Amino acid sequence: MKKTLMMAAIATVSATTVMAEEEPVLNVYNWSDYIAEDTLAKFEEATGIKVNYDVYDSNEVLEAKMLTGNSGYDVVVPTSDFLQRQIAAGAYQPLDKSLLPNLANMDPDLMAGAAVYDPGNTYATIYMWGTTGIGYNVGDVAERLGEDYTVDSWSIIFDPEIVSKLSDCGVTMLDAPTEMIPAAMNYLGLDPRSTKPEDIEAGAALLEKVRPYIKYFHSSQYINDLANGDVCVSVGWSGDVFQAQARAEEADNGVEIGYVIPKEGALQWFDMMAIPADAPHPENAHKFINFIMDAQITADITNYVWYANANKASMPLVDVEITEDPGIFPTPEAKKRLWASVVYDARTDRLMTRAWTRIKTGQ
Ligand code: SPD
Repeated sequence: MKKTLMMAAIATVSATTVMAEEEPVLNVYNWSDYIAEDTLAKFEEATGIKVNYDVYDSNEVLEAKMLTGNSGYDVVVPTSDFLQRQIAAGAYQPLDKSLLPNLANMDPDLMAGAAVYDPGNTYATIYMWGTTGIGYNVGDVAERLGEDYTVDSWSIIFDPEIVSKLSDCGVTMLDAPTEMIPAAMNYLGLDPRSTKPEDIEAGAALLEKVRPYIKYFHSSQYINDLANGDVCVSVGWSGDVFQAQARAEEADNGVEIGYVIPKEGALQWFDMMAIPADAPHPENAHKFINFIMDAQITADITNYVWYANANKASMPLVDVEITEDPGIFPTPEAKKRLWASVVYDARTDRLMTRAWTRIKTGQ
C-alpha cells in the first residue's frame, strides 16, 4: 500500500475507533423552562446516553462560554443572530446531516428563515421559535388603566404617563439589550434593525425615561412572578408568558395572564441547536438533535413549553389551543409586523452594552 493510502486507512480506522469509543454521556446547555418534563428521560431510555443538563437565560452568558471555548457542552441553543456571530468565530462544527434523518420533518420555509443567519443550515437546526412581546396581569392592568383599556401597544411600557400608573404592581423588562433597545427604537418610529448610533441612543434615552417605573431587569424570574401576581407587566418571550398563564391556572389563584404581540410590531427569533467545535461527544450530540426533531418529541415539547416549533410533521400532534393561539403562532397579518433580529458588529454591540449598563444602573 502506498504510504499516503496507508495513512488514510489508519486515520479512518482511528476515527471509527474514536466514534465507537464515545462514552454514553451528553452535556446539554439550553434555555431555562424550555423542555418537556420527560424529554431527557425518554432520550436516555432510547439511547442509553446519560444527559447532564444545564440552563441559562441569556444569549450573552452562552456567548461568553462559546467564545472562550472548552465549555464541555455537546449541544447548545443560541438564538440565530448570536449563532451567526459565533459561527464566524469558529465556535461550532458543521452538522453531519447523514446522522440527522429527522431533518426531513422540518418546515422548509422556517429553515430558510434560519438560513439567513446560517447559510445552508450548515451548523444548526431550529429548536423552537417565538416573539418578544408583553405579558400582563389582566385584573391589575384593568384596575389601574380602566376596564376599557386594551393592551395592544408598546405604550404600556414606553409611555411614561401609562407605565407610571403600573409601577406599583410591578413592571419588568428582559435583561436583553439587543431586544429592549430595538423595541424602544421601534416604538419611536425608528427602524428597530437600525445600527445608526443616533437611533440606538434615541432608543436608550426612551428606556432611561421609563427606568424609574421598572421593578427589575431579568429574563426568567418574571414567569413565576407573573403567575403569582407579584408583577403585573413584563416584556417577555411568548412561551414563557404562556407558561406563567398555565401556572396561574394550575394554582387557581385568581390571576389571569395575557400575552400580546403589540400592534407596532415585535421581534421574531429562532433558537437553534448547535454543536460546539470542541464538543466532547459529537456523535451523541447528533443523536440528541435528531431525537428532538422527532415529530412526537417536538410536539411534546411545544405542548409543555408553549413555544412554536419549526417541525412541520409535529403540527398535527400539537394541541389545537396552541396552534390556534395567535400569540404563539402569529396570524399572517401579525407576521407582517414582526422584525428579524440583527447581527451586530463589535462597535454596535459595545454601544448597546454601554447604553444598557447606563439604563440598568440609572447612571
Ligand atoms: N424559557 C425559554 C426562553 C427562550 C428564549 N429564547 C431567546 C430568544 C432571544 N431573542
